[in-house]
Amino acid sequence: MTDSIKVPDVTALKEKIAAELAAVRDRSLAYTDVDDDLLVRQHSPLMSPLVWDLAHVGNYEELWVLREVGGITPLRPEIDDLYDAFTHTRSARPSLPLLGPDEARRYISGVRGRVLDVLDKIDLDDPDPLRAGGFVFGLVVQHEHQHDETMLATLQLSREPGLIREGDLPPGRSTNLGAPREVHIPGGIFTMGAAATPWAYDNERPAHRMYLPGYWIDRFPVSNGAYTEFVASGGYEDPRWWTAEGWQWVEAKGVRAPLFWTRDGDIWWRTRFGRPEPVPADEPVQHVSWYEADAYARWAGGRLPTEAEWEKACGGRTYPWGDADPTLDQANLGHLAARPAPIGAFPQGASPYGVEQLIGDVWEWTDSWFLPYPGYRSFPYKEYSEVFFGQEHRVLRGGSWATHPSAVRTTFRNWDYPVRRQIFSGFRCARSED
Ligand code: AVJ
Ligand code: FE
Repeated sequence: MTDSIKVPDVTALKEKIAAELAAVRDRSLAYTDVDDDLLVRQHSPLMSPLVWDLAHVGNYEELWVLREVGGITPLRPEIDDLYDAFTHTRSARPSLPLLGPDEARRYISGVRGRVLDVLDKIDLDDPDPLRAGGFVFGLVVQHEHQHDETMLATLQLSREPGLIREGDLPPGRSTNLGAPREVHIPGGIFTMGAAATPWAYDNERPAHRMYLPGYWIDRFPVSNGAYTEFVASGGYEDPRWWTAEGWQWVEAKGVRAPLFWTRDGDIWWRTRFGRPEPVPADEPVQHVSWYEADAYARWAGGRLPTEAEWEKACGGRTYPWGDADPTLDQANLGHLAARPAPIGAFPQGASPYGVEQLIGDVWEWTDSWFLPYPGYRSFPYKEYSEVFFGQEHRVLRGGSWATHPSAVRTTFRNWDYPVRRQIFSGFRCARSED
């Protein structure tokens, strides 16, 4: 993002950006096309009211595209404070004088109209790093998709039906997965992180060479069936598997299963967007905290992969299968169905090492804290990544079924507190060479 990369076809890039902007806005409007009451209520102290997310994405777009790049005077400076994620905690947001649903929709559409004018006039070859290659548009499109995924997590917590989608996912191969269950990645140097591309965040940069000793990594994410064995074997009652903090959390909260699971005799049920259903054994487990993922891995005789191990297993390109956009037989992304696909559903999405389902289905917890790469420089602002660095958040990789394809890649880093499990989180295991 430092040197100017000439855009080969400016018109095509502008069209692509306009299409991405339209698609993400359709998505946000679909998720908020619900009763006003559902929009303004707080469904969990962990989450904002949906109407906050809606106006916040427009406000973010106004700040970055209209004010920073377009030099346009603030449309409604008095609301900035309401939608600054650092001024008010999520739990305090419902009591703020937020824009109502209709007002929020009017505001964000007013912003968007001006954004399209800026896009029309902008020089995408300008060396200014916000403009070069359309960085600022990648920033706002990905930001809105991230909030859309957050909205889905809020809706799942609300237990309201709706937004359940039943798109066809490819079948799994649970009885016919073949060998191996884990894949060996030989020791050696690989390049971690993203090169200067307009779509990558500051925390993915700079790309750097890194040596990793050989290791083993699971070919698939851990399934509900496998996780149920951990539960049945008394995994939640045995402190041997848990870190001190994890055990404290289990004891204090009385946690005995993933979030949204309930037991009926010997059968586990889950509630998915308000609907109870038996837990499908062949899907990747989701709604587990880092503590649960870490405990399971220890119980299973392994550990969580570091984020470097996870990324190396992808094979060094934008996606495990190459640099082309995902197809329906490669990954479960973009809310096709409101669930992860069964284990083994995406042989076409395998990495060159033969590791499958790295992208989509469930975010995968890694053993790593969210820390800067060597030579990290904050861009364009410290509050996206830098203020979250430290031994507080664990990194998740790969995106979930709820993540849009344009908001994830093999270098993309997500992060959250180790107790969080309202996100669409699962994991796979790894182990060191003997
Ligand atoms: C990257 C998902 C951790 O939603 O908290 C949204 C992204 N940053 N608005 C979040 C983000 C500013 C962030 N995560
Ligand atoms: Fe945000």
